[in-house]
Amino acid sequence: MKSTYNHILRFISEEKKLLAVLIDPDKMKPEVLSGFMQKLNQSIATHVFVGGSTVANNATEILVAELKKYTQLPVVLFPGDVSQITNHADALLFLSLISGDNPDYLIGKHIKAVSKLRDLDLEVIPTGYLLIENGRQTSVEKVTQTQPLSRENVQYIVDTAKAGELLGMKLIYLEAGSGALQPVPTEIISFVKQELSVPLIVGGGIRTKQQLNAAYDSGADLVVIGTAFEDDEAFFEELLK
Ligand code: 1GP
Repeated sequence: MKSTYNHILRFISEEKKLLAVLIDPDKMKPEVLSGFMQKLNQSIATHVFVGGSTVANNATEILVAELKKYTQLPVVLFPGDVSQITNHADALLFLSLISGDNPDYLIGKHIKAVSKLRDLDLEVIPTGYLLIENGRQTSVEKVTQTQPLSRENVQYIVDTAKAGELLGMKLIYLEAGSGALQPVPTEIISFVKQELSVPLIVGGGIRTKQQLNAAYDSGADLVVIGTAFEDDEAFFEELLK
């Protein structure tokens, strides 16, 4: 059933905050998956996102099929490439990197994805993806060959996010990049949120409960965390305290 987006809207209308745990198929070792998923299921997570900037062929499909055995939570693709699209997931974030000027990541890869998507029964959620400067170069920057938006130019970030919404994107994602030195500043989250009617996703560099709550308090509807769980699974329990 194609209900992941409606489910997100319903949660938000009930003033609940959402948390996606990001799993990178290249980093997740099969032998730790079961224990990891057990902790995830007992945590405050509401979604599982799967994706990475560079992932070996088929690794995503194999992982997502496995994940579905362990969890009832929606599994959403957050792909770095067309090869990461699989029917085993519940939905796909159809990401357009609107902060950059690389046509491949604005529309090119999307065109290539269509021949695959046509044959799949996957919920496709158009998502405006904005890379925000975090203090060091991230893999999104390297892979996409785009520059992140300056943290100083808040109005430009707000206008870019709003342009995404006006183009019909159903989600806006502010990304500091995986393992970012600094998460997206709360001031930016709050200004962007004030302009948007669609849900706001924030991710990259969030490693503490305080940072998570700061993102929520400033207007993030859904926060994505990957590295902090990869580095230490005790973070699942930490968030329950
Ligand atoms: C990366 O926003 C996600 O695309 C999550 O980042 O790995 O730093 O939590 P972290």
